[in-house]
Amino acid sequence: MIIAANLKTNLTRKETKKYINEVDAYITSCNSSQEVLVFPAMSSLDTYKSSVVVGAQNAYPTDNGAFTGEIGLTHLNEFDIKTILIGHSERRHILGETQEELVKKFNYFKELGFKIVYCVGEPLEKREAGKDVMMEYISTQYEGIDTQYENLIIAYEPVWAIGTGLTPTLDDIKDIHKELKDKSSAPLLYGGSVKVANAKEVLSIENVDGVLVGSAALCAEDFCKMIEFAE
Ligand code: G2H
Repeated sequence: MIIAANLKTNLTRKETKKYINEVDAYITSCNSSQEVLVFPAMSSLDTYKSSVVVGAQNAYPTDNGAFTGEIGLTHLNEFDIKTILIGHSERRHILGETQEELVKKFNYFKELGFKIVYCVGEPLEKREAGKDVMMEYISTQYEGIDTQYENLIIAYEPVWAIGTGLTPTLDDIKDIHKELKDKSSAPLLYGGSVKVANAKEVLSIENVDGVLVGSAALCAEDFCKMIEFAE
């Protein structure tokens, strides 16, 4: 299973260091075989522990240059970062990243052999419009993406479930994951209000290969419980 924490713009460097130390201590103590990924804030990308894969929540598809506010490959290389999150709904909907821009990022980091966690998911109005409309919308997020890429992980995150405490039913997750597996055989994570109270059930659903957790992962103890549920 793949258990991933997206810390978003939370936790200071000091807190992140403590956090990753705690997660590392847990993984080491129980000799966990799960693949654990942590996406910290950019200022903590150098927080390295061998049991945890540290990835970037975003980067610009270039080595360096005049791209104010962005981080490029040169900077990721400094910290030996080889994993990146692309297409998170907060980048699509708050930062306004288009599918075209995401495809550029995807292809750039794919060429470099990065592990890419690529996020897809529908907003509420698409879900309410019925399954066909919803799946058609999600399909547009696969446009231009090499679904056969060997280092690809897909995360299905319904936008309306992100940080809201709402989740689809277990049957809904099962149903959508089945359809998404037809599009790509890459490992498929579920994300959106995963927490200790529901992680075990979510991880037991067919075609769920792991979880991408935001707010509930900010507490290292809770995140470790979710790693334990995957065992
Ligand atoms: C979805 C998820 C992590 P949360 O964004 O990517 O966040 O668990 O807070 O809904």
